[in-house]
This record gives sequence, structure tokens and C-alpha cells, in this order.
Amino acid sequence: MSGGAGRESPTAGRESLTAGRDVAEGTGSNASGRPRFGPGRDVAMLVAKARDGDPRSVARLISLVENGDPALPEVAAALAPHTGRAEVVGLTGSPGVGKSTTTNELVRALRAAGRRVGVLAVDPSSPFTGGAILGDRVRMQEHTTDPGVYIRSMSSRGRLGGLAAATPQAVRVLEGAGCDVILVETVGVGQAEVEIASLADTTLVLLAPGMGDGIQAAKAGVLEIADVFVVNKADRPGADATYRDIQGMLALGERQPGGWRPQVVRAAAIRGDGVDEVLAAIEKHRDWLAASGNLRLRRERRAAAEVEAIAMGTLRARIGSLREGTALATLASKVAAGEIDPYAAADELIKGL
Ligand SMILES: Nc1nc2c(ncn2[C@@H]2O[C@H](COP(=O)(O)OP(=O)(O)OP(=O)(O)O)[C@@H](O)[C@H]2O)c(=O)[nH]1
Ligand SMILES: [Mg+2]
Repeated sequence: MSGGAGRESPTAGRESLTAGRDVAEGTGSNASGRPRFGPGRDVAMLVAKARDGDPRSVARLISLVENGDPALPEVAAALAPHTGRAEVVGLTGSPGVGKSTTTNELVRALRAAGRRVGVLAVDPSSPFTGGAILGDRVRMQEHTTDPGVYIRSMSSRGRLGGLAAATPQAVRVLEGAGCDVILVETVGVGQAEVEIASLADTTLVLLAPGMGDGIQAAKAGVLEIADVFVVNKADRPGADATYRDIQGMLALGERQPGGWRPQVVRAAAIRGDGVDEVLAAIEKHRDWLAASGNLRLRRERRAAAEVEAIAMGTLRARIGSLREGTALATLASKVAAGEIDPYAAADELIKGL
């Protein structure tokens, strides 16, 4: 496995598997000159190569996920036996708080410990890969030639269900490719980030002094999802005040007996300071998860959300296609004419799905 992020061309891996397949029925290779795939075998082959650590295959699989390719059920089935073991760590927080810098340092420390690391930088707010992602790449460049690290940016590209639905699948790809630890960075502190963060075993919420983050975090419900708070930019004035704010807020919060008390760690990621402490807090949380039975619970909750997101996506697509069919039109004219009530019509519609 190698750092696909640094080498990948901007369009690499973007064509869908089905597109490749269409071309494969033509002249022998697709437009980009890649060898063609035969139906059925292509997914198995891609997954096998990804498992061997081929970064291009990992990149293509994640592109399939990102684009909502019709081959996804097949991909998920091929990956399933190889998933469920990696540690997933989410990093979230306001723009510019230092998520990528911290991620970069965590990657360095994890690599030094011999772990294989995957990084997903997820931007729920922008439909296209933009500047923030480029920044991420620059920030993490030192790892892009390390075969033990796979870095990938994802944007929503207008996909139905958004990144909240796609991210768990991308995590599965990285797990399948042999990553021991997967770091998921999401920008901002909105609802989408909360959803994405909730797929992690351990969620880090980053704050920085002078950004009014304490209040922001409380507002956005981020307090509930944080397992570890990282007060980054501790080299700047005001870090102690931010630290005290968070501690104060935590003191007010109620916890069940034996529940997890979020850790608060000070760091200056830009200098690599505090990174060992962040890792120690992650490990401590992981130990608590395992000892308390919460690891299994969290993962089951995550799987439930994943299944639900896929089912909702399927239902939404089917309901969407009903609009084009006659069933809805027929029911609508009956409702408009007062022949049946809209609830009965909705029941009728659902029965027909
Ligand atoms: N002073 C100081 N600056 C830092 C520290 N960590 C990161 N920065 C700087 O803060 C800026 C933003 O850092 P990033 O790591 O890109 O932040 P981010 O949260 O990933 O940003 P987005 O992905 O755009 O939301 C950069 O200029 C970093 O060099 C730190 O510990 N101290
Ligand atoms: Mg970033």
C-alpha cells in the first residue's frame, strides 16, 4: 500500500466500474488505457489487489463508494470478511483548528509504532474537491510516499445520502486494504460532521484558543460526541482559558456510573507537542470501550445506522422512480378528487414499493 493521495492524478480512479465495464465490451481497453474488466470478476479482482496493498485499487474502490456505483453491494460483500478489526478515530472541529496538522502528527506516531494507517479527509460542505482538501494534502505530504499510509480525500459530489452514507463504506475499503487504524477528518461542527464522527470508535473534538469554540461546541451538540477534547494551538495565548472552559462544561455534564469522562488534552500539533498525550487518551478510551462492552455496542449502533442509511437510500430511489410511474399519479388524482384520504394513499404507495 502506498500514499495514493500524492501520486494520484486529479481524475485518477474517477470513472466508475460500470463505465469501465461498458467500455470493456468494446475494443479492449477503456479511454484511459486501463486494461478492461470483465463483468463479475472485476470487483473480486479489485478487492484482491486492494488487499495486496495496491494503492490504485484502493483508490478505485473508494471512487466507487464516492460515486454510489451500482457495483457497491458486490464490493461490500467481497470486503465483509476482512472488516471489523480496524480502530476508527474521528477528528472534527471548526475550520482551521488544526485537524490535518494533528492527523499528520498522529500518522507519524502511529507509523513509528508500526501500525498501518488510513486517512479519510471528508468535506461534507463542498460538492467538489476544493482548497481545503489541497491544504490537507500539503499538510500530510510527508506521508504520501510511505507504503504503510493511505490518504484519501472525499467530497459529496451531490451523491444521494451524502457522505454520512458513503464514509462507512470507505472505511470498510481501508480496513479491507489492511489499515490497522483509520483516521477520519471532517471539517466543521454541523450535523453532517456529528453523523460522520459517530461512525468512529473514538471521536476527537479539536478546539483552539480564541475561537469561541467552547460555546460553539456546546451549541452544535459536539459535547455529546467528544470522547477526547484536544485544545490545539496551545502555543497561542488563551489556550489555558479554553482548557478551563471545557473542563468547566464537562463538570456540569451528567454521567452514568462507570461512564466515560471525556479527556481534555492540550497540544501544539504544529510542533508535535502533546501528540503522545492525544494518542494515550485515545488508547485509554479504547481500553474503556473494550472493558465496558461499549466497543461492541458502538459498532452495532454504527452498523445499524449504516444499514438504515442504505435502506433509506434504496427507498428514496424507489419513491423517486414512482414519481415517474403511474401509481403516484393515479393515487394523487383520487386524493385530489376526495375519493381517498392522503394517509390511505400513502399506505397504498408504500405497499407497492
Ligand atoms: N500556532 C499554531 N498553529 C497551528 C497549530 N496547528 C495547526 N496550526 C496552523 O493552523 C492552520 C490550519 O491548520 P490545519 O491543520 O489545516 O487545520 P484544519 O482543522 O485541518 O483545517 P480545515 O481542514 O481547513 O478545516 C495552519 O496554518 C496550521 O499551520 C498549532 O498547534 N499552533
Ligand atoms: Mg484539514
